[in-house]
Amino acid sequence: MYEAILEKASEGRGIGREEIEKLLSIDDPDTLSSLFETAHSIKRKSFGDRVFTYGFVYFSTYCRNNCSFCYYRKSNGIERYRKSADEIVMLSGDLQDNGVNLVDLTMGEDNVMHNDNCRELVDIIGKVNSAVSIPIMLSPGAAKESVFPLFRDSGADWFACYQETHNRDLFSKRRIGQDYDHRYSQRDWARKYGMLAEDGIMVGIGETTGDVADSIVKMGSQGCEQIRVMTFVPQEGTPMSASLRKNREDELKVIAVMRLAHPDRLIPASLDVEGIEGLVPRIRAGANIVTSIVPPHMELAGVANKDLDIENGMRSIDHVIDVLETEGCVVGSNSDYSSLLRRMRAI
Ligand code: SAM
Ligand code: MD0
Ligand code: SF4
Repeated sequence: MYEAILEKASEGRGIGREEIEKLLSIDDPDTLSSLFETAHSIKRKSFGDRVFTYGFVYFSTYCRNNCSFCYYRKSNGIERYRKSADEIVMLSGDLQDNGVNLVDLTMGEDNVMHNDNCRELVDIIGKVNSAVSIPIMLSPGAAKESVFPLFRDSGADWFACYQETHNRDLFSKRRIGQDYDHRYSQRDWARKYGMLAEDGIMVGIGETTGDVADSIVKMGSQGCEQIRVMTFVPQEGTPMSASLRKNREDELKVIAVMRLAHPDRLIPASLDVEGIEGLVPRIRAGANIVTSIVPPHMELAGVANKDLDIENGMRSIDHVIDVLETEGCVVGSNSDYSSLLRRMRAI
């Protein structure tokens, strides 16, 4: 039964909602291995052995929201920072010099950045854009439609905003007080005004297998060029601090099924969940982008793991490249990445 679905996906015939759900229910180790092998080979058909690297600059950890899963939620009494424009430019320049293909400018929903038509944020994007030649991704949370052209014009190539789940009830429990449709529209607006867009889900936040299948279908139909999954990591001081963390297999399975359902999308392996340990299994499950590369000694945080593998340099680009090359991957150049983006924009 599973074999027939795997074969169908390999032949590029496309799989539907029911087949997706079926694959997500695989738990026998041999069948799981076949799923990962199929995903890996579909990825190689689409992208070869090339893997691209994204640098991560979490430049403000202030947030006006209270997502139940997040360490940086407003009610958590943690220490926070907001980097200056000069620091952000310097960090982005260093990441470019070190060889990443993109810089992801990420923040909590910081009012200082969102006020006044995102004036300060637009200024920062413009400054980073003048200083670096690699593409810029912006992950600022949810913004109003009128600022999207400003993001685009100041130099943002990508806009990332993750729905987390496409189950409205679950969304309202996790993204407390936030509007589902407004968040969903972020990616439509990004694409409408000329940016590429990323959607994503979390596993381990109370979703069912059916919810994940729905999300995989919906992430595909919205047309986002990049789609992701991350395992929920329980955070101190949050309402979900005592929740259990899922084991690695669940996220790997979702990566693999996303690859089967959406062969041509970019799919990240995030270092944020398990650090460098988690890289190779995610690549083998069908991911082709490494995200959350963070240089050491810069006092920058991660999201799902605020400090895992950062200060020891394991999340630095040099170490990531070593691991990728040992795995037989080709680390994509900036010109490879630009032509990929041109191709995706033209579709
Ligand atoms: N604040 C912006 C937002 O929420 O869209 C952008 C950055 S946000 C910190 C990036 C993503 O990190 C969230 O959308 C969520 O998917 C993920 N994340 C946050 N807390 C997490 C956790 N405890 N475990 C795993 N992923 C988490
Ligand atoms: C990551 N910590 O890639 C980053 C973050 C935001 N665009 C990305 C969740 O894992
Ligand atoms: Fe704020 Fe983003 Fe965390 Fe939600 S996930 S609390 S919006 S930083």
